[in-house]
Amino acid sequence: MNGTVYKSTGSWYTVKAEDGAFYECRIKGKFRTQGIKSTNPVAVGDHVVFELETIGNETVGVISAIGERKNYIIRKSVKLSKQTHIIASNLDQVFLLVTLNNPMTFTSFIDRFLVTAEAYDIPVVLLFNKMDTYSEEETGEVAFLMDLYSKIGYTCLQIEAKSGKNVDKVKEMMLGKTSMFAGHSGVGKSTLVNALEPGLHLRTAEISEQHLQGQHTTTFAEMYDLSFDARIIDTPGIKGFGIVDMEKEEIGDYFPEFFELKGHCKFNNCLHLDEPKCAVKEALENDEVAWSRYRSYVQMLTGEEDNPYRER
Ligand SMILES: Nc1nc2c(ncn2[C@@H]2O[C@H](COP(=O)(O)OP(=O)(O)OP(=O)(O)O)[C@@H](O)[C@H]2O)c(=O)[nH]1
Ligand SMILES: [Mg+2]
Ligand SMILES: [Zn+2]
Repeated sequence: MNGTVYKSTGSWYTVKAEDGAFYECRIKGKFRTQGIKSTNPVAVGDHVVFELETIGNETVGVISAIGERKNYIIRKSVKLSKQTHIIASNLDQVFLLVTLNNPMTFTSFIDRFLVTAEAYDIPVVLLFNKMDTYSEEETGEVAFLMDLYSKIGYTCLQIEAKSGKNVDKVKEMMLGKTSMFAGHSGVGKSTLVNALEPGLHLRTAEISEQHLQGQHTTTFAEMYDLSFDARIIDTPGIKGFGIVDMEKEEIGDYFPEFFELKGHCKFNNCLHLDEPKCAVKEALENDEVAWSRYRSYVQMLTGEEDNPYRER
């Protein structure tokens, strides 16, 4: 039978078959893993082939093959830094939820996420959530970031998942597509799913008062079929976002505004660091490229301690 993985807990996979029924499946034997060294060979969104096996009076599915992934979002495993974890695959788009407070989202995190998505051409929409909680200064900061990222080509929207403000606009963008919600723990991903589909009653939790961070309430990625012809994957909060298996020369190409300027750099293999007549550096000096974006780029290229860039 053919199906799509809706949930993965590590050893069990919930698969929706083509006939619409859900089956609990395990993996057995060898199948192509497409050369990715990941902690999870099968991810939410994967198209799989499985057979039913009856042991006693219990029927379970056994996954024997995975279909080729159109794309995927990958991050480094928290504990095993050399291994990677596929968060979800076969996505039409990703909504990255950003909050300026409780928790705080830094631009370096946003930029790393965008690079990962750009590598697979997955469109990203930035959702600035919890607009009801911000001071005047923070609201100004949101406006600044929206201007910055929309100029580069990313759709940006201010929302309030809790009250439901602008959630209808998110819904419109989701029609007919498989989307994923991403962001730090506590930014409101599950709250937003609940606002879109109140019947789901996903678990949400207050930010920890002590650490002003989310509490990792959602522990596994899970896909839901929504009543308005859309599928959403709710994911656990991600802390850091190490980029995986990327050549140094490649990273700049995933900053769309750098990529556009690249042809004007003196050297066609310009890394936009100390090379003479670099169009990106010139644009930076003229405030046509944002310093925060350039800083993120240099961090990714040189590999900051907490998020090491991995040499192949
Ligand atoms: N004031 C306000 N609170 C919000 C908003 N959206 C979400 N919250 C609150 O933020 C807290 C965290 O929300 P969750 O939906 O659990 O966050 P999450 O992103 O799913 O977190 P993890 O599952 O841990 O990754 C909850 O207390 C929500 O009620 C909003 O727009 N305004
Ligand atoms: Mg959640
Ligand atoms: Zn350059």
